[in-house]
Amino acid sequence: MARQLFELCGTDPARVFSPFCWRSRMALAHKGLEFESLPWRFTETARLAFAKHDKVPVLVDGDAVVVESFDIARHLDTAYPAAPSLMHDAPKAYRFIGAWTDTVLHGGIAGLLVSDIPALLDEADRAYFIANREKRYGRTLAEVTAGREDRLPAFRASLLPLRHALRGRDFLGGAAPDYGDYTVFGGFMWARTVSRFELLAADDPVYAWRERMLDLFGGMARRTPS
Ligand SMILES: N[C@@H](CCC(=O)N[C@@H](CS)C(=O)NCC(=O)O)C(=O)O
Repeated sequence: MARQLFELCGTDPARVFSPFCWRSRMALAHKGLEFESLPWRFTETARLAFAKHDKVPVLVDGDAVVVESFDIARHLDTAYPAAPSLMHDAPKAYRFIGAWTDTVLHGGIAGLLVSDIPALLDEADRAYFIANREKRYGRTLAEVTAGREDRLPAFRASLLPLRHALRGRDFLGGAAPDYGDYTVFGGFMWARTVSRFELLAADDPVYAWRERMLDLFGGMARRTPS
């Protein structure tokens, strides 16, 4: 069976925009593994029933069906030990990077961009997304992102741990990227694919790191519609 990755998109199947799917996409490229991208929309949960899951990414790798981006990365390191490893150190450290990304980074990005997402979705997904997220926030999406220009400095300040971790090295992984880089980068790819709103100042070391990440694997991320 071919290797397949279910990935979130809107009306354009090439514009894959889920931060979690980007983690898996970069992880597969890091391992040098080819895969077929299966575009998936929010309202297509029935298509994931075989995986007993309702979120993407979902990886089908031969007989293995793997859900949760972190478990997909671990599966790839276990199943393909000869390819460059994604997690050289204790998985716990990568879990912390994931927890910081899911909460501080994604929370900050969503507060600046979430109202830009519905325009990318078809009618059914748009209705689902707006109702689901407005319930989560307890206010309209326009209210969530209102005054975003004013809140940008606070978002940039929240990236201080990332700036510190990148001091003296090109990637969080050191001289070369690893799963920590892909985890954080997923958030920036989410922002890049759904919105024109620029999160980073050009003189920010995080900006230079993001440029390096965009160039990886022949510019795979840079080429994605954004
Ligand atoms: N912890 C999961 C999170 C996956 C996740 O939340 N995926 C989102 C796409 S960004 C999703 O499928 N959402 C479905 C929905 O909101 O209904 C992982 O790391 O894979």
